[in-house]
Amino acid sequence: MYNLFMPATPGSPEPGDTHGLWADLHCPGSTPAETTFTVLGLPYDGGATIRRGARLAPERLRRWSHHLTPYTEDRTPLSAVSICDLGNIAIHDPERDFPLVRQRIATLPNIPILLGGDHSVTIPILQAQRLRYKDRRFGLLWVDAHPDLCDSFGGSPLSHACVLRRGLEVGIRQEDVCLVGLRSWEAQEIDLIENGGMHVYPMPLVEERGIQQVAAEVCKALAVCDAVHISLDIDCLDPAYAPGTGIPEAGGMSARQVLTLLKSLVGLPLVGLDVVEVAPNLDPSEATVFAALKIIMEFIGVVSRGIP
Ligand SMILES: [Mn+2]
Repeated sequence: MYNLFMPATPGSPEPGDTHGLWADLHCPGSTPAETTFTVLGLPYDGGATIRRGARLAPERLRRWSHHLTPYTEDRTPLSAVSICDLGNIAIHDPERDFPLVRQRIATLPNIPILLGGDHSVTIPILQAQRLRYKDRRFGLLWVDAHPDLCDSFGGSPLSHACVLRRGLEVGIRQEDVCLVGLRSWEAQEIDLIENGGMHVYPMPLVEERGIQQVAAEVCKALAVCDAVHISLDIDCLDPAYAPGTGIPEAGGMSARQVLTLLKSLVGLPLVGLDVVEVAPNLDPSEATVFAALKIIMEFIGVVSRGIP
């Protein structure tokens, strides 16, 4: 058995850092059983076809998490929650390593926050979450420019364009999936999108109805679920907000729209978040990394507000 975990990246502060790892929410030496969230990095981008770099995201996200404060933007203190950052799981060969990722996440006792990686890392994440809630009704909020419903892409069923299709195969019901922000389609995805029974909110519809209305509809659709996972591809954002991603797709969501959507989810049984496709090498300003961090912290805030 080779060592699954890379040496713990979770870091010691550097000169100039204003806070500890994850805005001081990470408790050094803690275990997942003692904390609200487990952070795991999945630094793999072999599921992307071009413009790689998402493997670099976990390190950059952690680095700049030292400059966040433990409050939401609405000044909710995050002192009631805590994080155990377990470091990264090294992925070299998805066929061999994805099952190990699935195993690791499936046994977590708290709420995982997964740092991609390209979107293919969400394949074992969805499998694991499905296992954790196998006897319950499992819902999925998919925020992405793309539905990732291809059966196979570039010759691979484990491509970042096949993620949701693989999720449906492990028993996620189409009526329990909400997709928000879509604006690009492959031919093999159209039938499922139009006739599959998923709740589909392409970007033009988001503009037409307004994000608050869409968020209300998403909440209503997912309220029947016992557990809700969020998979957020940073390319849901317009490239103006997040240029550092493999396939920037113009006409996307604003950072404000994404935050409004997330903050509307208070009360839903949120059980996990993955943030994928952040490619720090493609955005020298690192605004994309900071956008991802803002999303992660507001997710933490939403969960925190749901804790009595
Ligand atoms: Mn995607």
